[in-house]
Amino acid sequence: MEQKDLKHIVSQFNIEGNVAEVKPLGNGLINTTYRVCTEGDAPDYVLQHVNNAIFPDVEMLMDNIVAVTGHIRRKYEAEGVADIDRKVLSFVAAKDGKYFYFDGEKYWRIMVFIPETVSQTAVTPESSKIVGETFGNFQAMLADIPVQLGETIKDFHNMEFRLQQLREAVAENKAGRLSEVQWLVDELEKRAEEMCKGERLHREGKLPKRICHCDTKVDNILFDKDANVLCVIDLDTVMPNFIFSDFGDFLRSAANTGKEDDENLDNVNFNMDIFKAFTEGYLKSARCFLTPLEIENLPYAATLFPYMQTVRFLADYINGDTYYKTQYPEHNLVRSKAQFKLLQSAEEHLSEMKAFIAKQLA
Ligand code: GN1
Ligand code: MG
Repeated sequence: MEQKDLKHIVSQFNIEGNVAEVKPLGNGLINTTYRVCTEGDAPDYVLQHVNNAIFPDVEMLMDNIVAVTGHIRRKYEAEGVADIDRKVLSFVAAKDGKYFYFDGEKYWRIMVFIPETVSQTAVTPESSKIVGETFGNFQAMLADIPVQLGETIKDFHNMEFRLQQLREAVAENKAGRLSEVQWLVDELEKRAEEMCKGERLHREGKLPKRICHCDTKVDNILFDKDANVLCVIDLDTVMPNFIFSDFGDFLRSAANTGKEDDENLDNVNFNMDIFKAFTEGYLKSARCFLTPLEIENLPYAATLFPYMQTVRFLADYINGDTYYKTQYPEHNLVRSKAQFKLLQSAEEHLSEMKAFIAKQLA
């Protein structure tokens, strides 16, 4: 998009200062993000085009986010936490008071840019422990939010629904890619019943939904220069879900010794040092509200998310790449294979995970 158009969009919001430049930022697979650089002492901002094809109800989404960031901010204020502006995002209202602007085609929003942060794609056991504690805290802080949050993507982490999407993709075989991936579909089907355990337990009234982040990747956390966690970002998917979402999805990226789309599967393994550190931190802050059944199923959660992501990437590949941005034609297939390798490696460590958790609780 052109500078003058981007600047026009920015001018719809109540920001401080004059805009010098708007430039691309980050590498999300869903939304498009820019940094708004201002002149002089005014803060910089982050401008985002919210992908309305994926998030159909932007108003509900922004209501969720404003409720969540406001709730966290008030808790930090009450606790006298230092440097709050670096520990929770603040969104800026548009001239009409709404927290988004619709330009007739696209939905936009703006938040204050937090300077001097570091993003990481790989994490150490030390930082994972802190991150575990951070996500446990995030869930704990939101346990008493006084409003009912909406589901910004319906059935987002519903395993039964994701399998149904894969099965529909397989039945339609729109891009003619099925025969080459049938082996992987079979591998996924073998595990289908076990992997849908969460939904079954929920129907039986044994497993609650709580407010979760639902996209707990390392790159959705801002660190300061000394590798301390500042805050959790990318709040579009904050919604009620099983706590497995945050636990399992974080490990899916952080405990992967390779890349999410690694072509060399030998690079991809489940890193138990990261699992142990993260779990220790998570249990420290979340143990107070977790039920025994939730704790017992944390190792299941560590396998569920590589499984779910394999199902999602593979369904998109079979459909001809309509959901995730891809850089080359086989990209979604490469991603699927890498996530499947991660799943297999996590499965090999299940008993070690269980033993570690038992020891933590003893
Ligand atoms: C998407 O846009 P990004 O990278 O934060 C996706 C996640 C996937 C992830 C895989 C709304 O997140 O669920 O786990 O890609 N978000 C949505 O990289 O589908
Ligand atoms: Mg993201």
